[in-house]
Amino acid sequence: PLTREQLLNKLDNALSAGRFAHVQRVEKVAMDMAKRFGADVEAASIAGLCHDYAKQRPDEDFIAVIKQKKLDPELLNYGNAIWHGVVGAEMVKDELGVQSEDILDAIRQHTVGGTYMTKLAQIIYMADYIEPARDFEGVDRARELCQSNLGAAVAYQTKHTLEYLIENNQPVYPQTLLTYNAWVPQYR
Ligand code: DGI
Ligand code: FE
Ligand code: FE
Ligand code: FE
Repeated sequence: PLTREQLLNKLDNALSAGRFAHVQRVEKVAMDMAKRFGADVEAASIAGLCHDYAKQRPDEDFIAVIKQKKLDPELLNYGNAIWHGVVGAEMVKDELGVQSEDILDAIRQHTVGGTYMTKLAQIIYMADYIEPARDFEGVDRARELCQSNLGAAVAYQTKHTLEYLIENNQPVYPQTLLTYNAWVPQYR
């Protein structure tokens, strides 16, 4: 496995300065949440740093991985927004040497969530949404929920993402809808 310094170096090379700063903010928020909710702090650190590793890759890299690894061909109907997590986790595994399936699943699920999410996956999903530079209507409510009720926070984000996608005539990746159905009962 890479040292922390080697990992930061690879991320710095793969990402713009702004996105490199974002993943470091997500790392910090995720480590705080892991302490609060009793998850593995080291795993939260690595998943937070690596979650957007593939965000700036060209489409053809994702298409090649989808075909080589025989991932769900339905993925080909979407784009970078979905691919950088679901397919990007494969690049994190192969190029950064991250072997933990718990960490890789958290990266896979960080944009679209999951019907079943580990505590770590819930934390990465939320840390990405509430990191200190995020500024949108409702982010303060999301931050409050991340202090008190992690499941309700996951439901809150999924509901607001779905609303946003529909409002803007964007296609909804089926897992996003399944995530909404699975988690919305926890938001009351
Ligand atoms: O990579 P980040 O910008 O840090 O954050 P992210 O990975 O959570 O990406 C959020 C973007 O993904 C946001 O612009 C909405 C988009 N997104 C989330 N769910 C879906 C989606 N886009 C489509 N088309 N369909 C989805 O279901
Ligand atoms: Fe992302
Ligand atoms: Fe997100
Ligand atoms: Fe992110």
